[in-house]
Amino acid sequence: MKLYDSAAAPNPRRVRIFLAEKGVEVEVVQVDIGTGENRKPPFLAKNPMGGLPVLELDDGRFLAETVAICRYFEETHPDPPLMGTDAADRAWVEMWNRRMEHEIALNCMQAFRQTHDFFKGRIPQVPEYGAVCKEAALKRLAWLDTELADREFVAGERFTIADITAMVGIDFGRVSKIAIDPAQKNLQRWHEAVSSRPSAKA
Ligand SMILES: N[C@@H](CCC(=O)N[C@@H](CS)C(=O)NCC(=O)O)C(=O)O
Repeated sequence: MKLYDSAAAPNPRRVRIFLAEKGVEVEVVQVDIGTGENRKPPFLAKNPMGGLPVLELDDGRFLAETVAICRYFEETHPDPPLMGTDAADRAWVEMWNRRMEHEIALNCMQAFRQTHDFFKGRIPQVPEYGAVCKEAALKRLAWLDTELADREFVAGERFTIADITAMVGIDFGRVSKIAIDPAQKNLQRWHEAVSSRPSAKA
């Protein structure tokens, strides 16, 4: 089994943190997004979408999509559970993870992709759309601050994949000047807590 990773990119970091929380070690292969290695035929044969991370399974298949890779490790290494503990809890965590992904992380990532020179010529950029995404991300941070008023973590009293998605999205938002407002005390408290876990360094 091999994990195709890219050290500075947010989605691969989500998987690295997930694995660190589980205490799972996997062989890692770095793919250079900077030189566009992920957009060239050898890598496209593994993932036609060109995105990272990708997990090469022992049966030779290439599993892409961050949440699908996390799901694989959740099933193979159930402890500690990061994607829920019973039917209702699994659905609950999924709801929160999807919210953190669609409302926060993807807006932070699009704010970068649509405006930054790094993606010039790599993707069709619409800077105005990037600005809309940045605005949306900031609004969602204000909303998350209110949500975190009465619980420790995004999906409840236990650290889950939803915390990983939110933290990685917010951290990546910094390059687009998307940041937690000092007045957002609940969000700050949560961010300090999740950032101080050893897995955050993964
Ligand atoms: N939906 C995919 C997105 C993968 C993705 O876009 N990864 C980024 C890194 S965070 C990437 O490979 N970017 C470089 C590129 O698109 O060329 C997932 O959840 O894993």
